[in-house]
Amino acid sequence: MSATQTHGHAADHHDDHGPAKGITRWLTTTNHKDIGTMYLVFSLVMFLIGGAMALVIRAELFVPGMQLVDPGFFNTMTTVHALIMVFGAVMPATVGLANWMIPLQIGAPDMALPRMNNFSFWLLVAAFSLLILSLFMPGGGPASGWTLYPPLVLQTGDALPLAIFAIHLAGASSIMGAINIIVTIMNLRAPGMTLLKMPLFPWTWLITAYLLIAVMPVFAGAVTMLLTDHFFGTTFFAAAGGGDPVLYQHIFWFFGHPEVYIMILPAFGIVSEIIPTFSRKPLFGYDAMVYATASIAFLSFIVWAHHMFTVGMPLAGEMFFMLSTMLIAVPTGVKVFNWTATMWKGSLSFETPMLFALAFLFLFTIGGFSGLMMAIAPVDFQYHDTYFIVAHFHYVLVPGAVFAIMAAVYYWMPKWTGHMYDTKLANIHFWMSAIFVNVLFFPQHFLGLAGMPRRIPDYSTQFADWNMVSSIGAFGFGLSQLLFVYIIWKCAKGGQKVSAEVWDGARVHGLEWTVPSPAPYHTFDEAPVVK
Ligand code: CU1
Repeated sequence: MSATQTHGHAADHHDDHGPAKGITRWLTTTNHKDIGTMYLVFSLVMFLIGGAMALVIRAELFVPGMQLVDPGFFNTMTTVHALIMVFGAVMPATVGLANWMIPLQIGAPDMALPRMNNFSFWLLVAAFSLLILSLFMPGGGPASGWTLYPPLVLQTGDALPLAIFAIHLAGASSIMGAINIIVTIMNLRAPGMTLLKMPLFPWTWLITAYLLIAVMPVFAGAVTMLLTDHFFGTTFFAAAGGGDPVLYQHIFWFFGHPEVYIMILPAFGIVSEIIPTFSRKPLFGYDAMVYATASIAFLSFIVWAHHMFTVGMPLAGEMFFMLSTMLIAVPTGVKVFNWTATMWKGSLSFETPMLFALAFLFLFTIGGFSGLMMAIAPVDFQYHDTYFIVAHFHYVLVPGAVFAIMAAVYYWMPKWTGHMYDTKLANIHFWMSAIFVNVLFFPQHFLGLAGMPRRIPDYSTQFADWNMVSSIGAFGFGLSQLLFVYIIWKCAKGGQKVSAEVWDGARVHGLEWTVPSPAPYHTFDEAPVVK
């Protein structure tokens, strides 16, 4: 028992100030590495649950006709698949990476607000437990699409208030996570680590954190208005009472478009660190990358109505949103150019993280180009609500955001565990994912252009062939991810030891460096007392 003991009950469960064990450790941890690990594991579990829902969708769509689920449940699957993947899988994965890597990369001992960090994580677990429970409410789960447009969403039964409460909790969790990242980067950088010396991953996350704080409350406001329209007789979105359902769409997409960048900017940061390492060259145009990221973030606030070209906006509005959207191609083009220029005349090698980063570069760009096509307002009248849109945003999010997250896991997992993973299996995981993701999503462009609407459980027979191909791709992609789980599990358990540096290329560009943080303490009560 140490002399610094200030509370009597601690002796009941501990003889010393050693770390808490078992479940108590994980419930009470304030250590950024523990919390980072929990976020990543949570995100992987959500990725598998959301993926299983996607497979229900693709199984129903394997052939025309209704054979597996009833239409209401199908709609619930499309809705909850999206909510889980966006808020439960992609966002928490990048928050987990931020927790692990930002303190190490800027030379901070931990996140600035460690207890709030713990609270953010466990709030997220509560949020998604509620969202998944909402599937079992009378009348079924939310079935309006993840955008929750009124008046359709108001047909949802008891699941609606539960899902909205889950969204509020997840939003609060995200905002706290964002505040923590901003405060950490602003206050805890090591001496000499000026902002423009930070690696790109902390940089992109800093900008993402501001986006989060700006738009999560807007989404919270939108769903709160749904709630009062439903339960308290307001008519924000009801024409009968003088409201307007299109108002909801404006508010939702003022949040929803920046949300896309909340998912993709950290991915840009990851790729901006991996490509230099495996090119053995410094990142080309570091400052331009930072300014391009900030420009994209700014533009993301003034383009939202490109999701609503068909609602009947004034022509000037259509023109403004068309042109501002196309403007985003400029800073994004700067990034693609800089990644390519980084590789130019580099000494390239193709370890698994680099393979995922390169697939990101090619396939995200396909999603970017289809986005540019949809930005053209008159043409979007054809694409709107078709599978072309589904193909577009899945290219941005799966071989885009998800591949970047996988690249990050393969890049940093040796640092986290001290072990190298099974590189042979990891390469098999890469090639299976890269092939099947295209089999899954590329044909959806054809389906959309041929006129197949999104969010329907059945379709006419001329769409049969490409739907079957897409579903085969989906099952191939889904099964490949079990290999990912196995590789991670095996690496966490043991394997060939690696040095702290891991990748020799990281030394060359000087922007992917880490410092060891001090030995962690794990619980609220066991923090060492500083005299
Ligand atoms: Cu958008």
